[in-house]
Amino acid sequence: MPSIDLRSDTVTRPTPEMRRVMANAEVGDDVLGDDPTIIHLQEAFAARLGKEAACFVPSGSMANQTSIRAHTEPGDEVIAHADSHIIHYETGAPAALSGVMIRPLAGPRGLFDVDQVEAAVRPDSSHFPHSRLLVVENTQNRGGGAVWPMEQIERVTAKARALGLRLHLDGARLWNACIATGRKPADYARHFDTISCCFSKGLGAPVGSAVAGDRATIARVHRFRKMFGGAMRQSGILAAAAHYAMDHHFDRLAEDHANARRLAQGLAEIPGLALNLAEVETNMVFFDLDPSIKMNAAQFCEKLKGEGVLMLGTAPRRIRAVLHLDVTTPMVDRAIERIASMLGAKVTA
Ligand code: TLP
Repeated sequence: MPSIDLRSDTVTRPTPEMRRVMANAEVGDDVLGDDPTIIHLQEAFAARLGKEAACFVPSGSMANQTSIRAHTEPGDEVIAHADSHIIHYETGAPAALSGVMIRPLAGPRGLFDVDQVEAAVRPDSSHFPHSRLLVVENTQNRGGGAVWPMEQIERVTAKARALGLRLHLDGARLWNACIATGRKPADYARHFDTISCCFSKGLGAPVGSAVAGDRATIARVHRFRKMFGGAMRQSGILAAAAHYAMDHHFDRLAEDHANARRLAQGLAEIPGLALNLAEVETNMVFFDLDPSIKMNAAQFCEKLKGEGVLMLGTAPRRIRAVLHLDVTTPMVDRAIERIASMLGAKVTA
């Protein structure tokens, strides 16, 4: 029996219908601006986000990095949460590709507030880097898939703008935030200059993200996409899957959220696993191993693999499980059962 893969929502495989639209996609050379399926997706994505223009890119990392590069010059400073994806998981790219410094902010669950932004912005002096850009991540991955309250986004972005900062939203999982709150992507996007969203996480497309913004900024994103090696030729084949995913797999994210809650409730019953149910807001479940479990996260995940369930350790005693299109409710129940029996054997040993 295949494993129940909860390592990430990136592991989904294209559905038969998605493969059909890919196979039938009309394509052209997108570097020459000739791919109609790419153009159509970019227009539809920009419209959904309430922005003038959009640029399709191969990955969420490239969406963030082309945006950072578009807003900054080398030597500038970017303000972001210390737990943000751009700091942890993008291989130092802000330094390597844009030559910027990052000023990390603290705060529970990957969120921060107005006073911190105000305190982080540098005075205008020949000593300091220019504070140029604020990056918000919603949902916040390492914060447990946390959703930013809209009022907090409003006050943080209003203050940042008043302080002269540009604003980027890492919305790789903005779709999940929308499902959790009932808001539309454009409700969030209006507070930001650029927004990156991913088609290949919860939405289930095999490849691709996009950045939306005003025409001039997207022209810069487009330029840096080429510079960073992300301009592709007959990529309409990918855009077709992304477009299909955006149109057909958005509403069903509610199922992933319900499955996340079900998994969390099951895990919370298992002695030795520490988990705060109130923090399960979207499709992610994070839990900690308490001292009664004589394994660290890596050992736990390795043992669990032997039981046919895959999860990822994100800290020495912290584990992440992510729900997605390829995980059904019976699979969630099976995962809970396997963990319970694995730990039952361990705890009583
Ligand atoms: N996140 C991946 C890993 O890189 C950790 C995952 O499995 O969650 N922004 C956010 C908030 C993300 O979570 C990710 C991917 C990205 C950007 C980057 O996307 P890709 O992997 O397409 O470069």
